[in-house]
Amino acid sequence: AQLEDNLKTAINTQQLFMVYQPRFNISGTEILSAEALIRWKHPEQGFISPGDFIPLAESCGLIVELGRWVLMQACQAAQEWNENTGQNTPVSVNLSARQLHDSSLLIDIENALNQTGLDPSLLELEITETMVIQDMETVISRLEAIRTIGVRLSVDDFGTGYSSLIYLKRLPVSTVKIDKSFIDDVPGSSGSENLVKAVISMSHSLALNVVAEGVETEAQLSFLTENHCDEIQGYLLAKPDSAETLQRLMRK
Ligand code: G
Ligand code: G
Ligand code: NA
Ligand code: MN
Repeated sequence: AQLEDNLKTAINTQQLFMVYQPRFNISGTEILSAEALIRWKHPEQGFISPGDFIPLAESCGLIVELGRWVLMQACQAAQEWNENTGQNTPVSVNLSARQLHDSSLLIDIENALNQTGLDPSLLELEITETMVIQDMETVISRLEAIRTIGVRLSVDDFGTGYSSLIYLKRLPVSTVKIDKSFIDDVPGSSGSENLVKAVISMSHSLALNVVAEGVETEAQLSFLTENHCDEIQGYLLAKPDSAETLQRLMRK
């Protein structure tokens, strides 16, 4: 309950902020989009990881309000960097399970787009397969409504859930992000190598774009290039940073 009270205070006192991590083409020469990631700097405790407080916000219900704030921040940032650079670089936002199961999601998205003026095609929402298992039909129709207004969807952390072709085929997504845990093991582990290759060819057979997450080494990049991965994200190319820093990178 301590952390919950702290989180409520954090929302109201600007202890929360967003950072952005770019996604690059496979050659690493071009920024194709950027993922919004939340950060919390507590005045006494210092940085608290979203890996710790997002699940908490999820269980106490604060996530819906927090998620609304994140959507607004991310759309605002993308609108600004595109106005300033003259480019059309989309932003992607991580959704949590509770947001996906909340009937206000579409309205929250429309509000964020309307208030910031961001074109819907420049917003992407990241979901995971495990989020859609419960109440699948409702969630799929909600996702289809989101897709209909022009917002894109991607499957995050792919490989850690059911990773089934059926899910990929039924979800109105355009991108698959291969989880970092598999990228960590390539090249080298034949199990992970085969999984990564299979996900890439399975995704391509459904005309989906494939992103490798957590790319840290040149060897990983070579493996992904040889196996026709489309995009890469990871510390090798860029860490998450402020919107201002990202904008400077985009101009280069
Ligand atoms: O940025 P970092 O690697 O510390 O993120 C840890 C976890 O928190 C990841 O699973 C990431 O998807 C999640 N996360 C980061 N920012 C957000 C956010 O704005 N909303 C949601 N729902 N999850 C986030
Ligand atoms: O669950 P999700 O895939 O959204 O988590 C993404 C998180 O992974 C980001 O918050 C980011 O901080 C982290 N991340 C991104 N690239 C790298 C990387 O190359 N190495 C490590 N260790 N973490 C990364
Ligand atoms: Na993500
Ligand atoms: Mn991920």
